[in-house]
Amino acid sequence: MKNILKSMVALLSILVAFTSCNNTSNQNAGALSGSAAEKVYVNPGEHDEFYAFISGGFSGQLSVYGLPSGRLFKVIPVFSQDAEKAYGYNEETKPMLNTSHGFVPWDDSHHPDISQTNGVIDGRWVFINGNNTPRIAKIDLSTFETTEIIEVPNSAGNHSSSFVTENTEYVVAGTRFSVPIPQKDMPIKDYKGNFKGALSFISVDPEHGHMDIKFQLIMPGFDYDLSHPGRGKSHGWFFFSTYNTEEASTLMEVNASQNDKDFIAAVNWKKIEEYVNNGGGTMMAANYAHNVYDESTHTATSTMKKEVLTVNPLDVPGAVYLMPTPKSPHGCDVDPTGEYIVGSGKLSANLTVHSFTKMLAAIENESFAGDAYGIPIIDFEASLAGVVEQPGLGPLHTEFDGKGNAYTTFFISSEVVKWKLGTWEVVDRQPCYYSVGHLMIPGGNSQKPFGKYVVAMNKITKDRYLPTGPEVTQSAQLYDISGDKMELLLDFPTVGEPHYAAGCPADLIKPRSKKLFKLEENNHPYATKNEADTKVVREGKDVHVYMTTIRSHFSPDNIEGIKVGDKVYFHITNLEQDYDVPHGVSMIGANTSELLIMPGQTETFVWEPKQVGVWPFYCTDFCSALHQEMQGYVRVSAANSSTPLRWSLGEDIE
Ligand code: RUQ
Ligand code: CUA
Repeated sequence: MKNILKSMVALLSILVAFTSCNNTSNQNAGALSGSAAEKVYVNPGEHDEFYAFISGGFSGQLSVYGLPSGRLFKVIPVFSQDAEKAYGYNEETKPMLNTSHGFVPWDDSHHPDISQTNGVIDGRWVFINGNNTPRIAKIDLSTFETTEIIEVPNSAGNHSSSFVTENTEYVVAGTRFSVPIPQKDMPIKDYKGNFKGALSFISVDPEHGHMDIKFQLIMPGFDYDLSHPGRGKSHGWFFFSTYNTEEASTLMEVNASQNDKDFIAAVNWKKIEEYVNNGGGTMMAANYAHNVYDESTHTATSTMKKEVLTVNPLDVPGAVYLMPTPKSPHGCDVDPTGEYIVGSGKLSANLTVHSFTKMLAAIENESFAGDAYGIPIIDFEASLAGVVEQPGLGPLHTEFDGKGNAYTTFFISSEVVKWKLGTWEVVDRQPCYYSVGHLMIPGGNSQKPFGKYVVAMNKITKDRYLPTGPEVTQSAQLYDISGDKMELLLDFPTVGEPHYAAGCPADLIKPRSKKLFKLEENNHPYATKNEADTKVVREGKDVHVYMTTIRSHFSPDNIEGIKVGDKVYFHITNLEQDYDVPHGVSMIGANTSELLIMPGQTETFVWEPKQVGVWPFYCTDFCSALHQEMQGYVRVSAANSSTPLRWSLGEDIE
């Protein structure tokens, strides 16, 4: 017996040793049960239950996945050029990437948020922020295309963005970096007291979704990190986490970590809206781009706007308060009832939860602990709802399941921790592989979360997949949260850096998804609606080719009379009126991308031939059995030649 015991102890210690030095394969993947596989398996030909829109971070794009399968459906180009769809390459979409700094074909996209009606996700649009050259984009979820981008002036590192209020009255964008407002040449060391942080409230037209900056609140020079709208009882308020309330401008990791508490700024936007509707605020000169894509002309236009309405918080008493929150809070998340505001102090051992009701009472009773630049600071204890004691290390973000539970990510201890709203007790925890940032529950940022799954978006992947050189894919993990215990179901790779995501039931979007563009509704100025109208027109050195595509040819497919030094615009209309029959086109030597033209759509690329010869073009999308025959030639003559301009299809040019 003793011997058996001895050998059992030995076996156990070996197991423990093995587990602790090889935590990948033993703690998780190997332990996945067969039922986990079943839970993510979507039969071939069947559809996923949820859409997930996962930001691409430094790729500047937004990817569309299905849940629970984790299958990637589309990468929607937003802030970065995308050769796959010609976004930012064709003449029609180039204006989308215009800014006050000129054509900026890249950004860093972080926080998608889906439009809402009455506090519930409605699946009409998804908004996303560009951090680097501050912009907010709107993607139409009937076409899955970026249809509007507005630049945000007076902002820098547009990070506490883009979150929508519960009727999509506003999409809100807060600056991460404070800057001189208006920008000017001044010593950096004079930051403190002089730099300011702009919080922008961008109105959204309820019918067309048209965006416009309604006002900018000019706040003290802190860093505004994340934000979320109030909802339900707190509708009309917006909450922003801050760090660097020290107002340091160098060696931030030390100098911005001095204060024991930073703030969550509570902004009563309804009050400010009323103030500006009554003529309040100061119009300030500004310069920012507003780019709109028109579905009927299939073309974007860019307009430079010249002024923006600014509001000094001190001019609207009762509109802005600061709630002390320990240690450089990152996430600032509001529960589905609108009562609790969770501040995740990155350097704090505990999670701090504020109560909206207590906040209002504190304001009423003037329980203030001083002010910052005249903005009242609410007494810490007065708005405190509770504290989640030592739940993990390095808290970042919190989402909610609508059943009274909150889920917080911990970057350093690499886990998702489930805890109860109201009692603040930790009820479950699951490891993430590795170093999780955001997490997403479909509908998590609304009054009605669909609390079946949580997706954890991880910063580090290491050994989870086959190696691909020094750069390994970033990764998401899917957990089932329908039971008491979270269950890891799936790892799936992501595009770029998955920052945040927004999700919703597929049924909200699927029925509204467009199948094609109607040819008769195409108002593109260079549209050609039948082959008989195709032509080539010379205007000096500019040549316009009015071309069409249909399975399986271009019309015209032979063109002569083009000369070196010409600028040739190919305006191509896809005459197809069937679902899922795009044609592509590419031209040898064109220093732009191919085009991918949807049925009923017109797109344009420019080609500047540099060499005489006979140059082919072809269809880049495998469209039919005779796709390989879908090709043509352009004859390019010397600049001084007299080759006449001619075009044809199905006959030899004489
Ligand atoms: S951030 S990992 Cu850009 Cu949303 Cu917190
Ligand atoms: Cu058209 Cu291939």
